[in-house]
Amino acid sequence: MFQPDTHSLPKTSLDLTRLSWEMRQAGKLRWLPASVPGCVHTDLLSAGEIPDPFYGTNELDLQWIEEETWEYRVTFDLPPAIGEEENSDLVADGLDTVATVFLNGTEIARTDNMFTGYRWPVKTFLRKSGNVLQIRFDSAMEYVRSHRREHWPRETNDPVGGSARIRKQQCQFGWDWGPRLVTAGIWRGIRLEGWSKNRLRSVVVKQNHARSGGVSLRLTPELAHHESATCQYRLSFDGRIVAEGTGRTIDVPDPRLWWPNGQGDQPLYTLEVRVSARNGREIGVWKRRIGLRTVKLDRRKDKWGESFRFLVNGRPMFAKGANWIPAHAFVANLQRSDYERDLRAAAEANMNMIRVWGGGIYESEDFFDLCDELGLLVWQDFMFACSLYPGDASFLKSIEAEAEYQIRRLRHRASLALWCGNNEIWHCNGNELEDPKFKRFQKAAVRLFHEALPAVVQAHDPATAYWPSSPWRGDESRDHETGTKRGDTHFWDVWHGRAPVSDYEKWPFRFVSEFGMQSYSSPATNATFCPEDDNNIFGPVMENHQKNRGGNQVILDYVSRRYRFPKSQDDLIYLSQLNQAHCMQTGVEFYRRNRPRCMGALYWQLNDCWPVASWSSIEFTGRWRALHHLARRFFSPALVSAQIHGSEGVTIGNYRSSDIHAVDLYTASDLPEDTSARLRWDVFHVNGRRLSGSSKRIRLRAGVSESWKKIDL
Ligand code: BMA
Repeated sequence: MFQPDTHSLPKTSLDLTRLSWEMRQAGKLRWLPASVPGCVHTDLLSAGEIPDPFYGTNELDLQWIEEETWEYRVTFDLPPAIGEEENSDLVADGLDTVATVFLNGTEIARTDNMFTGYRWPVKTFLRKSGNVLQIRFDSAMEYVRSHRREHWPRETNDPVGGSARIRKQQCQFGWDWGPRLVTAGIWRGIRLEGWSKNRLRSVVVKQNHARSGGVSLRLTPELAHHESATCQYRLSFDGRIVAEGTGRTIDVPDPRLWWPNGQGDQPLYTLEVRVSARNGREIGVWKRRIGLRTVKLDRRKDKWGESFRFLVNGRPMFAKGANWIPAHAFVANLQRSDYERDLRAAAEANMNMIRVWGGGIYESEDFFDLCDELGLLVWQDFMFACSLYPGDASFLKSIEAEAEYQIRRLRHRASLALWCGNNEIWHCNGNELEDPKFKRFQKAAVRLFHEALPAVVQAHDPATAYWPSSPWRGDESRDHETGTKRGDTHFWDVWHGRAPVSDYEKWPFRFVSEFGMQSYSSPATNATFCPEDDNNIFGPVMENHQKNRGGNQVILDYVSRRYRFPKSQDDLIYLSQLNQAHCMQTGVEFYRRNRPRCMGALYWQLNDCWPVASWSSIEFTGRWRALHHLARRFFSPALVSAQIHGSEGVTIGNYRSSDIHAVDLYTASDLPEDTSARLRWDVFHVNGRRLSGSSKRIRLRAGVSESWKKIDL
């Protein structure tokens, strides 16, 4: 069992989250107890001031919260050790979002970006005892209405209109699987730090992997002020020190490589670097867990166009996984166990990659600890999704600071595989944007995703690849044909386009980073929000927990194509889950059969942020939908799948035996080594009678998909 990162605080610091905070609605007299980290909604809920926002249609009655101003405050004494230092900084890891910070009555800062950390020198405002820190959160909706108005020609996929003007978790404004609950509050750590002369910001760890198998680490400390410094390092594994010394280069003895789930183990080393000035004065200590590995996005010319595949330690890996949305509508203060439930389930379903989707948040340390431990590579979007974004100088400056902050925070992670500019913002380059007013947004998108973000990645994490958008093809082409040649693809013909499920088998895409099918949550999960009397999928309560307009019709459509009429709502729910599982199985098995042309299948979506009808394979309560059970099989390291000829364009429930004329049997192996196996097949009549069958010994070649036997029927 690995010890998770301790994220140790500097020696001279005061963790303000450990103190008793209070909150109130501005203008109201009464202060309520508050949680920090936390948010307004959860504080009001604990104080009994509002009902459960997920229950019934309560969400709709709680919209007033987003229009109000909220205040948080705490009182503290200055620890003498901090007072003795030359500098005292107030450090906030996450303020959500339009905050004004007051210390002992003096305004010290204003913020408008939830995704970046802040540090303010506050020594002159501090007293020995009875300091009052107060943070006011103004309405994010009001900010959206009053900022950058002149820039906005049209909203695209933006539920409230203009939510992209603010750097705040976008799906909080409502999404096609999420409620509109616009939070405010101190959502990550906050503390006072004391330091003198200089401060250690971070350490860059560059890994060198030699052909011989040797691994060395190159350390570069980053200091607040330039000065020459020495590094003392200690590298341990499993509680034992494996390398210790002074200098900038560590030769790792007997390096044990970190692998994604299914490819090998996930050994994690603890690296502690003590940085001192020439005269011996300690500047700071940086301690993190790292994994020894290389991850490359390998794009090279091949017979189909250009590859899009991840190489881990030089070995090509078929990416198997799902898209991740925020784990809760209220993300502040989620615990390791909240993440562990779903990430462990992902690993149990043989996934090796999770895509952190760009409409949510940059995930917590706990999330990345678990991905490191479980061997889940992370495709990390920057937080931009489905919208037009401003390009003014102050916005750019804010996102550059945000990107730098997040890259510094996450670049050492074993699991980090890719920085991706955004989710689905390629429309900014599309030809349909003839309107001259759009030119400004096109320019902004080019500056953001093709200039600013890649430059920040290059400067602070050159070892990790950058990809401008998901999907992206290296240019502005959007058609399926191009997706079979290069880049990554979101395939939504099935579901949004209502195309037959067999259309998954039409396009051998290079890498499919989204495709999905909705189902209903189980009756047990629905019971957590739906009173017995309202238990009707077309009733107001259930409909409020179906956020995709027309979603119910689409589910019914696909269920009716495949099954007989369900006799009860519970049966419908059950069939909706079987259908969802069948759809993802069809897609994934096809994509895996097409290895090495196709090298990734990440379905939409792994998890839910509240109890809802959605594309997820794990319900909000943690119950696995049928899809998750099946994912474990269709993502298994050695897969047998059948391509059924004659099923093209035929609704599966309506097969006549004459439609199907042949079956091809395939194996797909993601195993790291060749192995021998027995392939066995049986063909049954729908009435259960066995028609034929046989078996043969085969060699399962590592990382190879192949076809074995054509069975004519
Ligand atoms: C995708 C995502 C999300 C959305 C999902 C389902 O394209 O990027 O924006 O929730 O479709 O519609």
